[in-house]
Amino acid sequence: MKIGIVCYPTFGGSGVVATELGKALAKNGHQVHFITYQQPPRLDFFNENVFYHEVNIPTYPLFQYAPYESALTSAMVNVVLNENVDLLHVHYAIPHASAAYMAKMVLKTRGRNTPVVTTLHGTDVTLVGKDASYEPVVTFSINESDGVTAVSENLRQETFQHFDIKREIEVIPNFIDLSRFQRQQKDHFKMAICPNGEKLIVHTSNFRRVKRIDDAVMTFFHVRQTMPVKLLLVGDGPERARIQQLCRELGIMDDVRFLGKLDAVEEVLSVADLFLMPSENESFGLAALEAMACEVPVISTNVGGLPELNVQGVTGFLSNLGDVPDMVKNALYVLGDDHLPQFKANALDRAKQFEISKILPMYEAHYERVLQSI
Ligand code: GMT
Repeated sequence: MKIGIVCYPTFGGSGVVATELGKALAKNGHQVHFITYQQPPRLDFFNENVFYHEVNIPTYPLFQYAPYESALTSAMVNVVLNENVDLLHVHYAIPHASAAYMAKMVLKTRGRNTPVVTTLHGTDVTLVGKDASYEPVVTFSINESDGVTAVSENLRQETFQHFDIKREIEVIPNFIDLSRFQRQQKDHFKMAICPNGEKLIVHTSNFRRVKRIDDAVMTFFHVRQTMPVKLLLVGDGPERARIQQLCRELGIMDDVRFLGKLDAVEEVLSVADLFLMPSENESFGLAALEAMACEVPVISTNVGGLPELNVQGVTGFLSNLGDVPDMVKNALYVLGDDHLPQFKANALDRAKQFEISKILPMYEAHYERVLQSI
């Protein structure tokens, strides 16, 4: 198949899922055309089946906001026509699904019938998409897609709850490449961060409010009162300055490091003992799956799709939103030397159920069905 993939070129989340999916499809012999406004960070290798098309967004003094959706639509049309693409797969509904619908309509006028698959990732439904400013277009473009997938059963249900959806949505969970995300020997790194044998707690995110990084810091703060621990915060975003200030006020800066955006997050996860994900909402929690693949147990909230990934008392624990005392209690339990090895082994076992080799055929079958249905 020749597949056009549209996504945000982000360091985590939907951008990573789209890029890793495209890479896996290419390795399986499909031709994959990425259409984005910037090279996705994980598209850092050569494969004869992978192509990258940058969306050009010309500006003009009249535009207060450059018309990205029109530029993206035109890019999709051009790539389909020039490269004979069979199907467009857009990740994150806003504005990719409506741009793809428009591209499909334009292509029809040029004699091409190009189906569109939309993958819903989370905030495109639960936060941004249901806002009245976007809802009518999101509802329309989901209904008009030829195939729709959601990354968890919870997100599927939320989509039906928030939008008037008249079509089926298939759950295809996120996945992990265990050949990349595996615990590596990084003893020198661990020694540098935890010179006195402290346990290492890690949080990675895009530092948005929805991640509730205050709760991660407060959990760390209270665990630190009972056992020697260090905290690594990976990623960057609007909350970073506020969280740094919180750490200063708590007087814990000596034990906390902000690492910013990292390409090789698996190297940090390789030395971690516990991962914190106290999010307000999380349709899947890909960052937690990456941690589990590196044998790191997870303390998370029980929101969204997280219970479909993190197993209570097995791969870690789940707490109610904002229940920091419960997260502290659970973190201390998991980090105890009697329990930690078993939790680490369980985390890896669970991650294996999301191995990319198990999930890729689900996308391929979905594409086949969509192509046969048009
Ligand atoms: O986590 C984010 O805020 C980014 C967002 C995205 O669209 O990139 O992530 C969403 O998609 C990920 C990949 O499917 C999921 O693992 C995240 O749980 C989801 N985030 C939320 O639902 C908040």
